[in-house]
Amino acid sequence: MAFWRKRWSRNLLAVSLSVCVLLRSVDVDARPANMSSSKNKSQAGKEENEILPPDHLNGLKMERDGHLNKDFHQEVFLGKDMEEFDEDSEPRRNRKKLIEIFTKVDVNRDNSVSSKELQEWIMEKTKEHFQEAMKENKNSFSAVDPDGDGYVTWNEYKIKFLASKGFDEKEMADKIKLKEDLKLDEETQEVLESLRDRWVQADSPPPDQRLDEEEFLSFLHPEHSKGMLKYMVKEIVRDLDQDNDFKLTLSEFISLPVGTVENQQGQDIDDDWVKERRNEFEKVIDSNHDSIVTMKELEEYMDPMNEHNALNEAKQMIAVADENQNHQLELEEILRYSEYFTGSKLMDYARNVHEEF
Ligand SMILES: [Ca+2]
Ligand SMILES: [Ca+2]
Ligand SMILES: [Ca+2]
Ligand SMILES: [Ca+2]
Repeated sequence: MAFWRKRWSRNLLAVSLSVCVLLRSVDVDARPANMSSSKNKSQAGKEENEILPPDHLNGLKMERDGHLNKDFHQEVFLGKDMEEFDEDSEPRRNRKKLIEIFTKVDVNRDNSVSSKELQEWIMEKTKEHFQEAMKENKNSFSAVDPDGDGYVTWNEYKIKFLASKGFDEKEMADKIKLKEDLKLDEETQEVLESLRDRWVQADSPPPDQRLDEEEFLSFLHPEHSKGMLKYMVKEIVRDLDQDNDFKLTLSEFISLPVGTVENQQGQDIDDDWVKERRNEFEKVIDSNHDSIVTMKELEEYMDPMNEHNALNEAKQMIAVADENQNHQLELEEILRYSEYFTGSKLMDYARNVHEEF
């Protein structure tokens, strides 16, 4: 029971953070089974509520709810220019941008991209995501620190959080001041507790029960601090770990989130889920291949600034598109696999390439 309870509460958190519930604000009965796997949640979530820790973090391999980040390689290939490659943008424009990127990645100008060059590029693009998060955090912080004294207390944050969930801000503020019962539903209460734990973690020593801008950044974006990244990994392991040994077996790692399988479509998604996770577990996360993923292994896997990860990623990306098998990427290969690198297709790439050369 305790286990399901935990799982359920984490799922609730993930679900609560997703845009659907926020839009309906007080409609807390809305519990989509597996919202996190819908593709456009990151953008939507960003617009919806900037004071909540996002589930999806650009440039991180795993989301806070334990889902694999399916857009990871595109994120680390495109950096902050990701949004420019949406599906409706014009192929000719995308192609031009992709060529620009290619020339930048190819630092030694030998007309092909080596794994080393791509690794450097990935590190650079990862930093861009960090910088973007810092910029956004400025706005988020001023939203929770209206008096501008540079600090936000837990109660101040709690009021803003409740307001974002549709509660009356003034009423909540008064009740908190008078220490009255807020009469929150169980779901909101659980989300708050989880946020509170994270809050305490983000209050760097010596703790003063309030967060400054930098601490608030690590509250929203654990990837900005080693300590918070560790905490995030702990949360993920806690949610997936069924026998409480703080390690993950393959079966723990691939077990499905509560409420996923409901119909045939759900079943198909689930088959993919298992396949992808098995692959990631065996080939990447379990780095010493002893069939157990430790916290340490997961921490290393999640660390966006890990150069070894970046090199692995570079090699994987090259392997996908390396048609002439020279372990490097030529421009033509990147254009051909445009959809893989950018998420958008270049329909007439073949003709264009011939015109170009
Ligand atoms: Ca080169
Ligand atoms: Ca375990
Ligand atoms: Ca291992
Ligand atoms: Ca090649």
